[in-house]
Order: sequence, then C-alpha cells, then structure tokens
Amino acid sequence: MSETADPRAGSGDVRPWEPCSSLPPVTITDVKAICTAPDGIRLVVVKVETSDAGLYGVGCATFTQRPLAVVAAIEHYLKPFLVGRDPDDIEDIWQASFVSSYWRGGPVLNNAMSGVDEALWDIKGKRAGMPVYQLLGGRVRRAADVYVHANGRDVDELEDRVRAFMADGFRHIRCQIDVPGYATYGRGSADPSATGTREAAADRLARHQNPWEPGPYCRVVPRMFEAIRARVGDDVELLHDVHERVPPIMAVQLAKDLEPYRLFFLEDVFAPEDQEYFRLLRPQVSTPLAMGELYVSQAEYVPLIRDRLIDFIRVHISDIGGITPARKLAAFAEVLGVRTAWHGPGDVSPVGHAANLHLDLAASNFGIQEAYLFPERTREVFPGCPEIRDGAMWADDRPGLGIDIDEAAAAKYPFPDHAYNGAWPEIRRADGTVIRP
Ligand code: GCO
Ligand code: MG
Repeated sequence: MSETADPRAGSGDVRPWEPCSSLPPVTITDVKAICTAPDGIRLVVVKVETSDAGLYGVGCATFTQRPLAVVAAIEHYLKPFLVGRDPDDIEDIWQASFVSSYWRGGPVLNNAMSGVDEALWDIKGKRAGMPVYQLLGGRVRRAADVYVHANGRDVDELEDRVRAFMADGFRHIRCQIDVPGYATYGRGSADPSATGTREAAADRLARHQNPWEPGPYCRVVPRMFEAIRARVGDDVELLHDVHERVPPIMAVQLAKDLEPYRLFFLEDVFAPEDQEYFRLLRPQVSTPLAMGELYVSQAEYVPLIRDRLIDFIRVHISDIGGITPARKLAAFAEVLGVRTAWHGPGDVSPVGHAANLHLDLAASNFGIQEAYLFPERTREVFPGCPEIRDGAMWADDRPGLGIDIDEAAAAKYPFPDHAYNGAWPEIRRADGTVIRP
C-alpha cells in the first residue's frame, strides 16, 4: 500500500485496506459532545465532523442519569481514538472502539459509542445520497406506528387523556395511574406541558419523596384496566409499564390479573436481575411481554429471545452502542419471532428517535415505536425531528438520519443546575427501604 495513496497516512491507523475508491476519501476531524436540555431533560448528542467541509453526522448518546460521564468518555477517549479514521468504516470503528477500553460495555461507554455510531450511519447515508433505512435494506412500511403515554390521577382523568389521544388518531396508548399517597411511576407532572420546567422537576422530586408500596399498586392497576377497557372499548391497544418495581411473584399475579384486558404489551414486569422469573410467568399468561430498556448489552437479551420468553425487545439503542448492535439484535429477534419496540421516551434525544425510526422502517419484525411528543423548543434545537401524525412516526427521503442539531439553539438550554445532575431521586418503601425507580 503506497503511503501517498492513503489519506490517513501518519494517522497511526493500521487498517490493511484502502478507503472506498468510489467515493472521495474523507477522514474524521472532530468528535464533539453537545449537551442540551430544551425540555428540562438532559440530552447528549455527538457530532462527528470530517475533512469534507460541511459533511458531518449526528448521533444520540443520551444517558440522562449520568450525562457528564458520557461526555468524558467521548471527549477523553473516543475523540483521540477516532480522529484521522475513515468514517465509512462503521463496523470496524464500532469493534475497535468497543475493545479499546478493555473492560467494555455498560451504559456510559455504550452511549458514547452510540453517539459516534449513529453519526457514522448519518454520514454514510449523506455520502450515499440516501436515508439510513435504505442502507438497512429499504422500507417495509410507510411509517412506524407509535404508542403515547396517557396518565391520570384517577380513572376519569386517565380516560380523558386516552380519549384525547384516540381523537388525535393514536391507536396504541400506554396507561399509567396514580396510586393515591404513593410515588407511582409514569405520572408526569400534573401538567404534561410543564414536564421540563424547574417546578415540574421539583414536583416530581417532591412526589418521589412519597413512599411506594407494591400491594396498593397491584390492586389499583387491574381495576384501572377493567374501568378503562369498559369505557373505551376494544378498538384501541392499551399498554402498561410495571417498571421493574414489583416483587416477582406479585408481578406474576399482576400479569395474570391483567390478562382479561388484552394488553398490547406489559412492560418490565421484572427487573433485569430477576429475568429468570420469565420462565415461571411465560407458561401462565398470554399477555404479551416487553422487556429490556435497562439492558446494556445484546447478550442480556439472548436467553429471553432464544427461549421466546418475551414478545418485544425494549432496547434503549444508545445503551447498547447504537444502530450497529441494534440492527443485529433485531435480526436475531426476527428469527425467533420476537418484535422490536425501541425505547423512545423524552430522555432519548430526537436524534435517537430518528435512529429508532430508520430501524423501524426497515425491520420486518417491527412491533411498535414508543413516541415522545417533543415541545416546539426541542424541535427548534433538532431540525428534522421525526414527524408524528395519524398515530405514526414518519420519515422522508433526506439522506442520512434526516435530522440535525442547531448548536446555537442547543446552547440556549444548558443542563438544569439541579442537585442530582440527572440522577433519579431515590424512591423508598413505607419502611424506608430504597427500591428500584
Ligand atoms: C419507558 C421508560 C422510561 C424510563 C426513563 C428513565 O418505558 O419509556 O420506562 O419512562 O423511566 O427513560 O430515564
Ligand atoms: Mg419502561
């Protein structure tokens, strides 16, 4: 290989192959972490810049409970490791980055890698002149059906929210309800539009000071679905997130109690540490089961997919390292009849939602896409934020991921100066025992 032929000469890069000859050679010149919180939720996005002026990519690296640790992993380790490399070498860069820390994996390092990985897919699409879903095999559907979050202090308020979403064309609706006197998961602020304000954060923190008890929760939820299903009928898909909080045997009973209400899926009935209980639950109920937002490697999914113990994988894509591992996991799941339901709350950046969408459009085993209705100030920071209408998320034919970040607008929304820097406030049982959030 002649030294002059390789534009990376001297970069210390030891790959034994030439850059792609059908495209002008280009190298990575910068890897930047951009922090912004337009909705009061800490988001981290990576921007990979190249030697081709104007050619850059963006990727989601959002781990909202430890964002600054992800920024350090990006700036101190991935940036020096990647500058000078060929952005076309997505798989090689992912594999080399993964083992470069020797002790590898985990949400911090995976989120840092995801920001780079998604940005490289964005760049490859731009260089190829096509959207990422085309690089993944092309569309198999016109849009990705989504589910949205309805919650209420009581069944009447919840019914109002469900009916409002149904009137807006949504066909899949997650239902969560207060358990009076307890700090229950899934209750956004009283006013959803206030989600990102300091008052809402204080409100959430205050509510989290309440205790939480599994007994009252396990009694309220079946009554909620009995009432909601009776009031809104069968022509809407209802979902629920247990959020890993219930002792496993009580979760088994809860899943059985919910069977008559024909949920689209029941999520996180167990904590990752208790996943072997799926072998006890699976033969007892036909309620579809969704699991996995807390997993931080493909390997954790293997027994659940291999043995068909779940129906949907709930991958927070940046937590396992980006599009590159996610598309392989989706393919493995397809072989075993398990569907995708990529994690998509407010603490996945709009760039991450765009990555979800491109995978959704190209996967034959697509199940459902979780959506977050970003407010206008967030959409201002992220031009090209995927459009949601008629109960689905839509992509257009723009090359790459089809989304950008306006760095000036992002700078208008620094991380909140909140005491916990994004960590989840602890939640305790009535006797003071701290529990999983
Ligand atoms: C979901 C998740 C989220 C998580 C949040 C943690 O199903 O969307 O459970 O609501 O709680 O992403 O930061
Ligand atoms: Mg969840």
